[in-house]
Amino acid sequence: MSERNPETPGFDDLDLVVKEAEPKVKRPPMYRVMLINDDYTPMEFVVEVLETVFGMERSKATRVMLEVHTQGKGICGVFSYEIAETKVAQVTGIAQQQQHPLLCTMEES
Ligand code: TYC
Repeated sequence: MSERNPETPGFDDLDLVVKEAEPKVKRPPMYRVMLINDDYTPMEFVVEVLETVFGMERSKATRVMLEVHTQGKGICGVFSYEIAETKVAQVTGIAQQQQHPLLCTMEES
């Protein structure tokens, strides 16, 4: 039995087999950044936000905007907490500046 071999990790002199602890590490949670539909924000503005803040091509930005428009909400991307927070703040800032009610939120994915 390999547990009887004193060279084996986990063997100790008290003749006990000690299981090594599992490493207590977890991947940090990731966050979905979501756009919420409303009746007032112009479609063109939403497309521009998706291009500038999320680096989308116009074709993808248009697809995501239309998904939000028809489904009520849609995913802009999945990011670490800090990046997601920054994106939400950027979208909220630009929308407020232009006085559009566009809502951007984040949720754990
Ligand atoms: N529903 C808006 C309109 O018809 C467009 C829109 C799309 C608004 C996505 C917000 O997150 C949004 N002008």
